[in-house]
This record gives sequence, C-alpha cells and structure tokens, in this order.
Amino acid sequence: MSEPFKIKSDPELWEKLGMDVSRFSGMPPMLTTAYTNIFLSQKNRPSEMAYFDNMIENIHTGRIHEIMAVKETGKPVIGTFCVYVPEELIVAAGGICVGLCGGAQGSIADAEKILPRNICPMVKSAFGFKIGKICPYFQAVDLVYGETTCDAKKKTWELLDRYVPTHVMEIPQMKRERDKKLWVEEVKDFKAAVDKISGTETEFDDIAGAIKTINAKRAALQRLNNLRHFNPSPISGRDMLLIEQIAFYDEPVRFTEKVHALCNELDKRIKDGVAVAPASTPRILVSGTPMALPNWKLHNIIESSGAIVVNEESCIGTRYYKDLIDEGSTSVDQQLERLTERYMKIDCSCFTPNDERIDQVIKEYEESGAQGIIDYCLQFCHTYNIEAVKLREACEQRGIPFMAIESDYSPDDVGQLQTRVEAFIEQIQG
Ligand code: BJ8
Repeated sequence: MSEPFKIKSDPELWEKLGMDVSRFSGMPPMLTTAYTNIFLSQKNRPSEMAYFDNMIENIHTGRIHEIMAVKETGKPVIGTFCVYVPEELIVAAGGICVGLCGGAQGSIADAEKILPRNICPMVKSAFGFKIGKICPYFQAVDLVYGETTCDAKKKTWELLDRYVPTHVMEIPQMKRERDKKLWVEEVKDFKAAVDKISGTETEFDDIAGAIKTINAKRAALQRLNNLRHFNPSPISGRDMLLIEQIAFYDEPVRFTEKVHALCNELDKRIKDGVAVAPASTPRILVSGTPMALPNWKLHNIIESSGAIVVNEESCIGTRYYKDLIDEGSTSVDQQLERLTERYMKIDCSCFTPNDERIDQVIKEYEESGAQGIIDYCLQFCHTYNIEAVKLREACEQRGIPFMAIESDYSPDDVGQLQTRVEAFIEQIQG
C-alpha cells in the first residue's frame, strides 16, 4: 500500500539555505491538510495526476535539491514574478527559471511590517516570504528579475534588492514600434545578466534549443487545455490550475512529458466517457489576475459550489502558453527579436490600450464551452480592476453572464464569495 500523502520536510537543507527553520517547519503540515482537502478529496481524478501530487510532496525538498545541484555547477538560478521575463534565455544558459510563490496569506504579516497594507496581496506575500526567510526557492535563487509592469511591483523591487539581488527589466506599457525597440534592448540586457552568472556567452544553438524546449512545454499545456474543454470535463479546474502553477518551477522537459502522459489519459477518458462531473455541470471561465501557488481559493469555491472551471484566462493559465516563439531564426539577433515579438503578444492589463485582451477572453469563452465568466481581481490591482469595465461591457453586448470579484488571500471573505458564486451559478442555470 502506498504511503499517505505528506509534504516532505528537510530541516537540514533549509538550515543550509539560511531559512527560519523553526517557523517554516509548521508549513508542510498546514499545506498537507489544505492539499488533502482541496485536491485529494476529489472523486475520479486522472491517475496521471500522481506525478503532480508528487511534485507538491517534494515542493520543499526534492525539487530544491535538484535546483541546488544545478546551482553548484555555476549555472544561473533566477527567480521571477512575471511571464514577461524570458525564461528561454535562462534555459539557454543551462540554468533554472523559478516563478516565485506569492499566493499565501502566511507571509503577508511579515511584509506589512515594512510595506503599506493597501497594496496587492501577491506583492506582499512574495516580499514577506523573503524577509521572513520562509521560502526555500527565494533562498536558492542567485537573483530575482523584476519588471516594471505595475506600480506595486516596481517600487517593491527597490526594497527587495536589500535582501536579494534584484534586477529590473523595463516593460513598456504600449506596443508601438519604438516600444518594441526598447523591449529588444531590455531582452539583450537580460541575456547579458544571465550570461554573467554562468560565466559563458549563450550562443545561437543554446538559444535555439531553449526556444524548442519552452515552446514544447507551452504546446503541451495548449493540448491539455484543449482536452479539458471537452464536455463532460475529463479533469477538474482545480487540477488544471495546479498543473499551470507547477509549470513555473518544474524541470521543463520532464514536465512536458508528464503533461503529455496526462493528455493521453484524458484522450482515453473522453473516448470512454469518463469525466469528473456530468455534462450538465455549469461551466465557468475564470479571467483576470494570476493565482500564484498556493492560491486555490476561488477554484475551490466554484467547484465546491457545484460548477466546474473550464479555462483560466490568466498568467497562471493561457497567457503563459497561448503564444509560441517562431523557431526559424538564423542569427542570435533574430532569435531575440522573435522572442520579443512573442512576449509582446502577452495581453497584460498594464498595457494601454489593451483591447486584444477583451477579444481574447471572449475567444477563450467560446472555445472552452463556458457558460459564464468570473473575472478575478486581486485587491488593489488597479489595471485589472479597471479593465473589468470593458470586459463587462463586451459580455453584456453578447449576453454572456459575467461577474467581477475582488479578493485577497484571507479566508475572511470565503462565505461571502461562496454566496455570490452560488447565485451566479443559479443565474447560469436559468
Ligand atoms: S503579465 S498579470 S504576471 S504583471 S495582480 S502584482 S499587476 S497589482 S501580476 Fe502580472 Fe506579469 Fe501582468 Fe501577468 Fe501588480 Fe496587479 Fe498585483 Fe499583478
């Protein structure tokens, strides 16, 4: 009989990483309970989810050992907070790109000792993880690559730099030709910073290989997302969100293989009529701000209210994998240009104008067979909050049921959100 699920501990490793071990030791048991309740309690999960469960069991141990082994060879380990940071250039240098966590309530109080309270919970949570020394990934990275997407982030990087070297990439907020020129220069600076850590210059073949690797990862996620659109759904929204979160810290080649193995199982499930919920289950598309690990709050509320999430229009979702890089470049300069072109397609609300995002949400709504949209905005995220006005208008014009919610990581509003979500589901059911 297999061992019961348990998130593993390794105090010796954490000590080596300079963590607050006595405090952090309380985290794996808490996470084990949450994970068991939210994920393992689901009925009829695909058996290939075992790999992703295992990634969570090893989130504070096995994967950290793998990262440290790469770091010891002198390869770069770089932490990021945004899908605008081109991970291909880190992979090209033989390094590891880690999307750092920022989805937990437990680190917010640490952050609020320094940062103002009324800013985005994702920024506070991430900052708190570092200053509280309660995230092994944060302790393992050589540097953090920040960006100038929103005010909360770009000003926090100035403070974060006191605790971990933090480089900032300027992301323009418009997408004109002159912005593209600036963006390409920023990508070149990023490549130089990565090369500096590894002590070697990445060349054409390294970049070509990395583009292939990350394209393959994104293509696997596209395949998975297409399969989950089938009605009745062969996989839950919670499991899909989990995989989208793991994409940010797993080894990319292995991850891609495991996503395809899961897709093969889902293909079979669809043929055999095996599903996680009946075809009559109300189908919801969630759009908006990213849900960083371990933020499972809204998906859990929606799916425990009798609906199913069938798409995440989010950076922990389709914004991360909907676009690939053209692989036909013949020089490093061309590679960097094409890479930039791909990243410029990401339709974050920090851009103006950003009407392509509204069109994209509607497109995903239609492709996913959703019956309503819940737009999720983290508290104090002004750009997504204001963009919800246009999204609501677009939905009203098309008769698409729409609800906007604003929330943080605290459990305080769960009851209230549950009531609103239940009423929305009733509305969809007519
Ligand atoms: S590309 S969505 S990952 S910036 S939610 S911290 S914007 S106040 S996360 Fe994002 Fe890159 Fe855009 Fe995606 Fe600020 Fe808003 Fe908080 Fe945000």
